[in-house]
Amino acid sequence: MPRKVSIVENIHSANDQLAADNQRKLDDARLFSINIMASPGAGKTSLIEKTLGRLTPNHAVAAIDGDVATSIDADRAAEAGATAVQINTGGQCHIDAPMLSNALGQLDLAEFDLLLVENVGNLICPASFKLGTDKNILIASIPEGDDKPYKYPAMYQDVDALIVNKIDLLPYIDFDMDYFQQGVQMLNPGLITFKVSCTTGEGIDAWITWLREEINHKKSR
Ligand SMILES: Nc1nc2c(ncn2[C@@H]2O[C@H](COP(=O)(O)OP(=O)(O)OP(=O)(O)O)[C@@H](O)[C@H]2O)c(=O)[nH]1
Ligand SMILES: [Mg+2]
Repeated sequence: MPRKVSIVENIHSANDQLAADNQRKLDDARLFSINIMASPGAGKTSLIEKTLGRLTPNHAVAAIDGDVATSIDADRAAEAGATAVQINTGGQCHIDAPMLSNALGQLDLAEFDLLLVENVGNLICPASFKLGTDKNILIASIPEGDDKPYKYPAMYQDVDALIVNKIDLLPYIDFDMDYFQQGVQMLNPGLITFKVSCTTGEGIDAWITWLREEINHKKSR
């Protein structure tokens, strides 16, 4: 009888242990943190820029950007006012907990009020790897199409909030918002949802209000 090695299980349990360690460090620093996931080009860095524009200089914000290559996104976050760290995954389609742990080691966590983690643009891999952040956020954008909850259910099932970005494009794209929202409701009933445009700024107020509440809640814990 051949022996079986459960590689996937082992990878996930090693990842989960480090995710718990990351969570402890972030809790000790009372630093509210979010893991932003989305397909490539949905507007993750744009949302980070918009958020930084609203929260700095009153809040100290750190951004950790995950990409296969380049420091383009960390440069954008730094330009917008964050203390930024770039993770290059070298081909891996998601950030994992060990990568985040390394990046956290480059920051003095007690200095910050908010940590924004931008995951690699992908609607499949990031859903499987816990990082240890307080909240998992998904950005869906109008040009991706209204069928994405149905086709990528795992990503929609486990997130704590949903941002529907690029609503300024609704007049030009065949996107059935009711069909999209039915799919979301089926997978994640009652999911808190913000409809925004990072280009026009529409809807950003509600997102910032929610973020401020979460930051204050974590600080007062
Ligand atoms: N029309 C419109 N364009 C947007 C909006 N938000 C972002 N974009 C554009 O979408 C493109 C991608 O935006 P990014 O913020 O770089 O997307 P991303 O998700 O960070 O991309 P990756 O990190 O490469 O996965 C850019 O050209 C943005 O200007 C929006 O609300 N409306
Ligand atoms: Mg980006």
